Amino acid sequence: MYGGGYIPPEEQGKKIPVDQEDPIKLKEFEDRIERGEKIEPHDWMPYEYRRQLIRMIEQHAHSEIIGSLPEGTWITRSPNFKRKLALIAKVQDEIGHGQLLYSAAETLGKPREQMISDLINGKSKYSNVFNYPAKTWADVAVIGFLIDGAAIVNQLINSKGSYGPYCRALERICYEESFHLKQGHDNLVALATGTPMQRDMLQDAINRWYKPLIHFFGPPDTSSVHSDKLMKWKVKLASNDDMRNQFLDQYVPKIRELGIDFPDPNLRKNPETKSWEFSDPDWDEFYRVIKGDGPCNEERLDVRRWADEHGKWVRDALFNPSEKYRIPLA
Ligand code: FAQ
Repeated sequence: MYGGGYIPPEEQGKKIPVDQEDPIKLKEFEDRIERGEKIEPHDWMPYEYRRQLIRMIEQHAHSEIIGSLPEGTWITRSPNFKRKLALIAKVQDEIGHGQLLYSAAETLGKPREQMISDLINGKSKYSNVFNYPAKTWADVAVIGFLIDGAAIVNQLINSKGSYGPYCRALERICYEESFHLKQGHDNLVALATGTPMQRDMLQDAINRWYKPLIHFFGPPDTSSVHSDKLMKWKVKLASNDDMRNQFLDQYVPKIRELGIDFPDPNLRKNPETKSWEFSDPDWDEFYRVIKGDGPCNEERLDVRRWADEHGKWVRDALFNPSEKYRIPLA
């Protein structure tokens, strides 16, 4: 019922530190990763690899589902029919990505119901950026171009990783995200080349999304908790700072060529280090937001709780069919 999840009985509910794993199995596993082989759901894997993957894929799945909410509020207020159709399709894609990722996480043994319950009870995290409001139509352009752009940077890199089901899901997601990027860019260019009011609206949206976007790739490498382990096992193929740098490399010029800019006088590429430098992005705010205290955290989770409650009859009908739901056969 929950897919091919497999946790050997001796590992269920039991934490096994990496240094207490069977050294021969661990070496074989790490050698396979070193050779670039994919790990599949029924292969042996250390407890910590499984735990980390579940954490990361589950957070990613929640981010896709919650991520559709800020843009979703603009479907009924899109400026014309063409934009409305494109936005509906885009939001639908994001929900599909969530489903793909939940399936990938299920292959590691965590039931989907548990993941949803951990989300709505505030136990699981999801991306910081979706706890900010989409105040104007320009926010839809910024999400479509810059947040999708940031997500593609992360996902393209990690699609070359070691866990087969996650990598295959990421590859497919990236194809769809590249359409989202075109939709976002088209929208952004229309505003940037529009009336002074439209340009102001776009600049205002970029000003508001800049900090959350810098936060999107996670804390600086020096404060990242999981990177070393995840990079050693090729779940993450670049560090948070490297991904952030790649994003700024690609997107700062694209924004500046439209005569718009990010609201940070210190944002510049250091020609010697080849790294982007920026003002302190207030990491305290990042930690507050991911712990549940952002401008829209409560509102976002309320929507998921509502959906869970109102969708219960569908799950009951599917999984616990009773006389009430049974259609009499002719
Ligand atoms: N937001 O040790 P690290 C999208 C947490 S999809 C919230 O560096 P790690 C599509 C982290 O969980 C967007 N929490 O963590 C779309 C950890 O806390 P924990 C989502 C964050 O895992 C577009 C703590 O901070 N993408 O946008 C964030 O090595 C448009 C310490 O951090 C993914 O999930 C954050 N930004 O690296 C949809 C990609 N960053 O768990 C709709 C997969 C860090 O110990 C519209 N994930 N934290 O309590 C990853 O690549 C990694 O998990 C990172 C973080 C890079 C996000």
